[in-house]
Amino acid sequence: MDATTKRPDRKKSPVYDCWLNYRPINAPIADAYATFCHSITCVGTSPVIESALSELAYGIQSMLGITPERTQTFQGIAIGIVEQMDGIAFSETENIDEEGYIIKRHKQGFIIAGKQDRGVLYGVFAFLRLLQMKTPPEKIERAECPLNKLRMVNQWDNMDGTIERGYAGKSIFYKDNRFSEDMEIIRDYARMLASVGINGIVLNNVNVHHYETRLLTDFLPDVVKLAELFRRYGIQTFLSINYSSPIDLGGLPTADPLDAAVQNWWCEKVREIYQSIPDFGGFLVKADSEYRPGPFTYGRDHAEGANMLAKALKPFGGIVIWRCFVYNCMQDWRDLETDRANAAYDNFMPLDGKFMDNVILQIKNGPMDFQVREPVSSLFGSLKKTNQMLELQITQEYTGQQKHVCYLIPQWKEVLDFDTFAKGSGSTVKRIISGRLFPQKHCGIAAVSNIGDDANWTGHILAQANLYGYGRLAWNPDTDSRAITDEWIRLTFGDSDKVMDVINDILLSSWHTYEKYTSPLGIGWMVNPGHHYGPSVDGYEYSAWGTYHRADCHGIGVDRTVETGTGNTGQYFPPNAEMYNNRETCPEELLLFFHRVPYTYRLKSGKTLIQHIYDTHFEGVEQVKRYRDSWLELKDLIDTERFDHVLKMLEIQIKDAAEWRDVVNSYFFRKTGIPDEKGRTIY
Ligand code: GCV
Repeated sequence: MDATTKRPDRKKSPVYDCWLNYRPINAPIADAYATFCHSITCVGTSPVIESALSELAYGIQSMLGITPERTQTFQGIAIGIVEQMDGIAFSETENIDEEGYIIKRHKQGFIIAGKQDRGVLYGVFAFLRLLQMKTPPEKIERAECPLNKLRMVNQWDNMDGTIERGYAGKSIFYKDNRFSEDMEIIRDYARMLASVGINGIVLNNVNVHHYETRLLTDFLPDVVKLAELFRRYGIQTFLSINYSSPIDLGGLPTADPLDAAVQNWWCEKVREIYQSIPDFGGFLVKADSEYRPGPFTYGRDHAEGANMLAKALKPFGGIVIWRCFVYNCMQDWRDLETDRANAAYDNFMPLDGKFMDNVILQIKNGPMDFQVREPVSSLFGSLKKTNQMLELQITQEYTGQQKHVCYLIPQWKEVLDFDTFAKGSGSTVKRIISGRLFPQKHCGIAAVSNIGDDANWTGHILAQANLYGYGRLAWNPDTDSRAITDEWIRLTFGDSDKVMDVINDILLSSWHTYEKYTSPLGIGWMVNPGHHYGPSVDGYEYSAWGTYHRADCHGIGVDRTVETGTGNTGQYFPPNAEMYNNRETCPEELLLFFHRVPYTYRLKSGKTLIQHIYDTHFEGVEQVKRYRDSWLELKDLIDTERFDHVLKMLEIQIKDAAEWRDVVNSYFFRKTGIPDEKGRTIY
């Protein structure tokens, strides 16, 4: 079989191929596999299995230099559907669910099987991953299932080609209010997503403007083509919709969810979509948030708004993913009572149990907005009768915009491992979103993608690790951050010990490093308004966005306690509520999120708060300089293109981190008049 016939010849480059480089491997591992890699037998047919087959052939050719033949009889590798594999006995331990896979050794070679075709594809990607990581054949056997049912990416791509909060070039999907014709790059994106187990994609930004509104009409044939492409990789297609579509597209005078004409309009629209995309996933909706239309306009609540769409989708098995990112973005900064952190809970808790079973609430990890540090949203665990999924942000809006290295897996692990105590200890977010704590018909995880048309996909090569890690965590949230990093480095750069050590050290510490020089102890937001890059301590202080640090000459922080503050701590279950409410027990990394604290307050380290601010901002920059120095040691171990690229990015990071340090430190020095104990330069 000629593996190359199925793939257009985009230049093979380690930058473009990311973790799917499939570098040649040598003896003895290559020899151990080679014997069995001359033939592939395929049991079952489907477009997904064809993709699996073509990927397997390509990977084998690339890593082992063998062009496998497709044979009818099993002589080397057999891939396919478990039930159709006559004569192959699967054991109890190989019990898998619909999306799981089995990799098994056999006297003839290897079996890669799934209950359904998606599992086969995941099995093939796992096999290739293990081969690239030089796993000895005797250690390759496994049976794995994903823990989350929905594992989605949300594109914030606009049809004019821009990407909201995109830091890696333009959209790969759209250009000049048309669909892009470069299907090859989209196909490769689908491959990358499938390789880490992603099974759903929302094709357009949640802020749906004029042209994107027409994805349901004029552009539906283009959506059909993309859905067909993603389907081949086991990825279901969803669209973000404009809640006012019945007005904008249907010419109706209203989009009121209780209006019969509006309901009929949606039913008809949905029917049309399913006629051309029978496995269409459904709609993602940002409603009544940041000036987007929604049911509030008509005096209806979010349940009424979502259920109307859910009714239209239900007969076809479609779902509504309704975002909980709803707050007042026209707040008066003088108003000390209103707290944006309370908004999602206040809006959605009263509706628990009122949503149809094909509605899922999509909840951002924190109550504010993807800050470098914030607590976990109090909605997790509180909603007990509603389907729910977690929303993360891979694109680095507030975490360095893909100019700074900021590996987010450790942050996401903290979110997933957070114990809500909703049903006693062990009520973690990962158990909630995977439907293991409360029964849910639909649940899972979504994240805003970080890719664009940059040659390396993600702007910063090291940001590829965030996309990879997201998929691996979505598959199994119990996976250790370090294990994910190890894998990613080995797949992306090879397995030199030195390369592993240096990149591991950089990645695993990078989130804390970024946090150190940008924003102290959970306060967040001290960035330039609008684009959100670079320091501006008061950038949002007197704005309408509800994002304040309340610093004066005595102290800083927002009092969110029950007794004297906004009551936000009371949204959590005990013992979290008590822990957060008490300044002495509040985790220090969230101290300023929950408490207003004088600059002279002593932290557990014995340092005053002001000294902590100075120290961390100096330390953060020094840490980035150390990253640069250790990166320099990789000069002869990494190809020039990637070596130079990361070096250049680290120089940018050093410069910009120093700016952050100096602005933040000078701000607080000027506010307080308290000098740095160590006498360093503050302006
Ligand atoms: C897509 C933040 C971002 C917006 C984004 C919004 C959201 O406010 O800055 O760009 O809009 O979140 O998640 O809807």
